[in-house]
Amino acid sequence: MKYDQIDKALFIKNRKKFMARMKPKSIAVFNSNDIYPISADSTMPFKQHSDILYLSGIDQEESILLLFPDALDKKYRQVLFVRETNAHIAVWEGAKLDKEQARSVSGIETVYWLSDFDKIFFSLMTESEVIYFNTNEHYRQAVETQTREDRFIIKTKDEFPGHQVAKSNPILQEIRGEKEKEEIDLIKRACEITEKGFRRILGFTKPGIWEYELEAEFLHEFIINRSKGFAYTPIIASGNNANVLHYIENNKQCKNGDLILMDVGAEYANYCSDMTRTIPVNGRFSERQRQVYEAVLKVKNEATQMLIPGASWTEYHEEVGKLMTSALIDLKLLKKSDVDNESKDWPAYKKYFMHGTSHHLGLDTHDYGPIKTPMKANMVFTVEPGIYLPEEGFGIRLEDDVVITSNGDPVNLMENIPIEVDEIESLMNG
Ligand SMILES: [Mn+2]
Repeated sequence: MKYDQIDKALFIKNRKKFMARMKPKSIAVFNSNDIYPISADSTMPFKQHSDILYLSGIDQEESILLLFPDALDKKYRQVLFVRETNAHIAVWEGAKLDKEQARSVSGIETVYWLSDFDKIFFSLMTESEVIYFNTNEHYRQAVETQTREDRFIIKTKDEFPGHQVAKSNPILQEIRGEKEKEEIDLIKRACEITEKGFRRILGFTKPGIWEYELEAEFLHEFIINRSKGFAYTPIIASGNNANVLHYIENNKQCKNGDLILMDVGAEYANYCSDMTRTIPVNGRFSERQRQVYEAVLKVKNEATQMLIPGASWTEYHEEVGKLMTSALIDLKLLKKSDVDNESKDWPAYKKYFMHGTSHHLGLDTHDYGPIKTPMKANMVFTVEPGIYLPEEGFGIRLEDDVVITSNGDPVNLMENIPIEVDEIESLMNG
């Protein structure tokens, strides 16, 4: 791991919250992600499943976490299974966690090798009546691949047909949505690394530069700051590419007079940051670009203030829609008559701002967290309005990461990342 070890107190708290919500006589099991194959003997880089990571801190393949709060023998209330390591594996793959290290990372006393799982699991299942499966119920999920978790579910249902089944996901959505202080600090650190990347490219951008050159500068800065790299596939979109919302080719040359929209965030210790900035290729906004930019910034700042405990996700998005509508009228992009006749399902502003304003942020970029119940303190959201103008050859989105606080004063974790027009222009021409 490139990152500093996380205090195990975080994982102890996380498990406590999960276990407090389990039914009597129930077991919950969490699996690592697979290492996904490419072809021949190549694989994708390993990326741990966020749930087992959240509950144990174990950032290694072929690990299993088992929680059984009512186990008769206390020793089996929290059990970790990790891949057996030995001298041969250490030489070829690098050392894996030994049992003592797994204890120190997770705060779990009972650690076994993975080869002991079947026997211990059978014995504990005979004591239990309910098994929690960790199915993926994220509102944006679209998974065709069978995961290690899926295989475990199929096998367990087959071998233990008499058990009742329960779902881990609703519990995780609830508890992962409200961040602990340690998590907010890690997200903040990811934001600080993103800031370094952004400041680096401000001094580097000029007409004729290629989008991938900017991508490379970001990555360089991220890795020398102990990030594994991008939290998600970066978007470096100059000119009209900004109007392709998920443009990730990053292979065009940046032209004098164009803007570049950059949706880029570093990860740190598996926590994500998610930033969007839009800057002028030549270091100066045109009058029109500046006008639209200021409108987006104003909507972003006003939307941020609406992130308070008790706010409703749906009403928040409707309110931001109203702010955007009046901004677009001021910019003469919408007429009052467009708004008078608008459909409730697809309001007029959506012609220029067609995506959501916010999502939860954490271990996943589009993180777990409730969106049908009121917002709570310590939830972390992005705020990312945009105005997209293909007819004018540019698109502008601005995005910061914000923590909801109990006193109603949202904390912007990206407040140090330059965003005001004057500051960006002066840094680009400094
Ligand atoms: Mn985002």
